[in-house]
Parts: sequence; structure tokens; C-alpha cells
Amino acid sequence: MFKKILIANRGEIALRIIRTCHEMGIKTVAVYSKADEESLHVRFADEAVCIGPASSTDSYLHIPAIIAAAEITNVDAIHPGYGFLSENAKFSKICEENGIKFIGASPDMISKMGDKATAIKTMKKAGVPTVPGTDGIVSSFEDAKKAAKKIKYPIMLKATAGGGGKGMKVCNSDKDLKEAWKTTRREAKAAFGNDDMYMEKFIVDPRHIEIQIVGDSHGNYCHLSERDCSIQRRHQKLVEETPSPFMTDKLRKAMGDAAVKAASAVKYEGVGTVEFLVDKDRNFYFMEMNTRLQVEHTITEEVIDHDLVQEQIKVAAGIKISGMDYFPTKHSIQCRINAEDPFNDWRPSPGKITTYHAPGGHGVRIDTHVYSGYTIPPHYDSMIAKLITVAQTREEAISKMLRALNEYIIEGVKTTIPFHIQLLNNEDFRAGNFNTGFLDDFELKE
Ligand code: MV4
Repeated sequence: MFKKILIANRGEIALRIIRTCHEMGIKTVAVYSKADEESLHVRFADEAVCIGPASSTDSYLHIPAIIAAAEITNVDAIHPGYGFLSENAKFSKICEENGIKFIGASPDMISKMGDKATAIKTMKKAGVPTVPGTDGIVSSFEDAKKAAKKIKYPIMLKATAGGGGKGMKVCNSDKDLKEAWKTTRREAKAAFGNDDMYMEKFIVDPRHIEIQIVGDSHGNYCHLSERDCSIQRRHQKLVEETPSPFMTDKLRKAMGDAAVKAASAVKYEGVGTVEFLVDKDRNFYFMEMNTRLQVEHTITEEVIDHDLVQEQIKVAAGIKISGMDYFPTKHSIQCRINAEDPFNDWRPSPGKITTYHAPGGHGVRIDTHVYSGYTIPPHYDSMIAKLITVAQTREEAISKMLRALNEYIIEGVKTTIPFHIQLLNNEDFRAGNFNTGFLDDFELKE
């Protein structure tokens, strides 16, 4: 087992990883930017190294500084958390070349799954259901038009390097396609430096349901059921839950089998997530595969009673997975608490937290790095806490969440707490009647 791990991240996830390391008897090294000197991950790690100024590019994304910190402190592994360098093939490779175990996917896996058209081609070949569309990239507008005729409008033009909702466009006609072929490619080139495009049938009002998977270095694969992440705003998830209120035993079996098939087809090692679009008739289609620990891994942990970071570390150390067969009996929900003002176009609201009081009680979990007197720096993601509840039923998990949200006191900055309270009181949400378009016409009351 590893003796010392460097955590190449900040905020709640850095703290989350440090906690598991310490429970496993593993020493920890935090890295931090000038803006994070007061952060709890710095305080709770065994050692801490300042890696640069506030800007992410010069600190949490600065590979030479992180590798230097790893060398100085003599760690045997690096955990990248989510975001930042977690799906950076170059970083994974540099760790490998320096004899440091990267607790995440191999450089090849990251590249293969990061290129969406390649990932879909790979999955289709493996027998995982995919959206009807082009077999890989389309190289000219003429070919795109021909493909659209075959797929039939509406279609979606997507950048193979796409992510976060950038570089994709719905087209209803050849005219739309002609326009999108120019603008969407330009957008992709600017955002990703790559304007390769592929096309899919447009699925109307899908749900976003993902399956958590784990693979080990001995060829064993398992899935840990689903998470419904349909409650999103501009491709930012706000609420996640498991099980999905839309799930049936039959669909879970089919999607779980497909996710395990996906993982074994690429010999996936570590924890990962297979994302699917699910239409109103419960047809499901592979969308993409995330080769990292996700923000919402917590709700899976709550219902399966396993620590996914521990699983990740064990698998990276070559240990076999075992006894992870799982049938859902409990329900868990996560609300992302962001320092944003939902009443003012969700504007970021960094600054000093003057009063902080966290809810507690049975079935309530909070993953956060903030405290009373903490100043949220303006340089990073606005998520400051994850509030998670677990109970026997969905109704109880929602009631518990509402109770916890009402107990949560964060003063000095605006947060998404009032949004969550209104959402959880919404009739359609409570009935499980929602899809990825839900927040487009959700009206917040002042
Ligand atoms: C789609 C789709 C409908 N049809 N693909 C959005 C992010 C990117 N990963 C893929 N996305 C979508 N792809 C086809 N063929 C609808 C979306 C989509 C979406 C997907 C998941 C969660 C939220 C979403 C919000 C808008 C659109």
C-alpha cells in the first residue's frame, strides 16, 4: 500500500481525499495556491507545499510545480480529485514517467474517452447502445448533409473534443446545419483547439442517468447502480440522487450490464462513470465515460456503504475488488451549495463567510472545506459544500434534505440554498417528474 499520497486539488474534494488517506494510515501532502493558505486541506494534510499564485493555470494546473512538490515530499502516488488535472493525459503520463502512481486513468484511457467520437465508436463496437448517428467524425458539410438525411432531423452536431455543453448544436434542417457547420466548428476550434465533428439523432428531453463502475487490475468489473443527474442548469449539475425515480429493475439491469460491458471492453482500471441519455420510452444511449471520481460519488457511497476513494486507492495499489455486488435499498440525494446568487442570474458570490452553522443529525452528511470566517476566493469553482442526505425512501430523503437546508446558516455570501428549498418543494420534482430540461422553465419565487 502507498505510504504517502499528494492531493493535486483544493477545496472540499482535497479534504475528502485526505480523510480517507488518514483512515487508511496513509500520509498526505496538500498543495495550495497563494489564495488557499487558509484552506482546511492545507491544515489537515500532514505536509503542505505552496505551488504558485492564485490563478489555476499557475498553480493547480501547473504540472512542473506539482511534480516538484511530489519529488520534494517523496510521495508514491498522486490523487487528482475531479476537475483540474484529473482527466489530463499528459499529467497521467508524466506521473507514470516519474515513478509516481497516478490514482486515475492511464494516459491512453484518458485520451480515448476524452475524444467523444472515438469513445462512442469503441462502445458501439463493444455492443453498448449508442445514439443513432455517424460512425466517427464527418469531414465536410456535404457529408454532414448526407448523414443528416440518413439520421433524419432533428440532429445534433457535436464536437469530438466537446464538454460542458460547448461545441454542440441542435439542427432541424439543412439550413440550420449549414449555419452550425460554420459557427459550431468555430466555437469548438476556439474552445478546444479541435473542430472535428460528429452527428447524432437529437433525443428530445432526455434524462441524464449515469452508472458508477469500478474495475481492478485483475480484470474484474462491477457497477454500483445509477445516479440521476437530470437537474442541471447550463450543464452544471445542481442536484443528484440515487436511485433514479425513473428507474425500473429491468432498466437498471440493462444499463448496469451495458456499463460493465463498457468498462471491460476498454479494460478500465479504477472508479469511473458511464453516462447515458435515457429517453421517455426508457431507451438508453451511451453518451460519454468519465475517467475520474465525480462530485456526486457521495450519494453512491451513502447507499452502498463503501468509501469510493478507498476503493480507488486500493485498485491503484493492485488490490482486487470484492463483495461489491449491490442492490439498492436506500435513497440518497445531494444538493450542491454554491456561492452564487440564484436571484441575480446565478452570479458568483465570493467573499467572507461571516456566520456558518452546519445542519446535522441522522442521515445528514456535509462535505465542505469552509468554516465561519473563511473567505471564498474568486478564482475557482463556486461550489462550497455538498449537502447529502440518506434515508430508507425518496420521500424521507427529501424531507430530511428540506429540514437540513432550513437549518443551514451561511451568512456573508449568497448561496444556492434558497433555490434548493424551492426545488424540493416543487410538485413535479417530488413526483419524480423531470428531465434535463426541467430547470429551463422552473420559476424561482423572490
Ligand atoms: C444530447 C442531447 C440530445 N440528443 N445528444 C449535453 C452535454 C453533452 N455531454 C451531451 N449533451 C446532450 N447531448 C443527443 N443526441 C442532449 C444533451 C443535453 C444534456 C445532456 C445531459 C444533461 C443535460 C443536458 C442538457 C442539455 C442537453
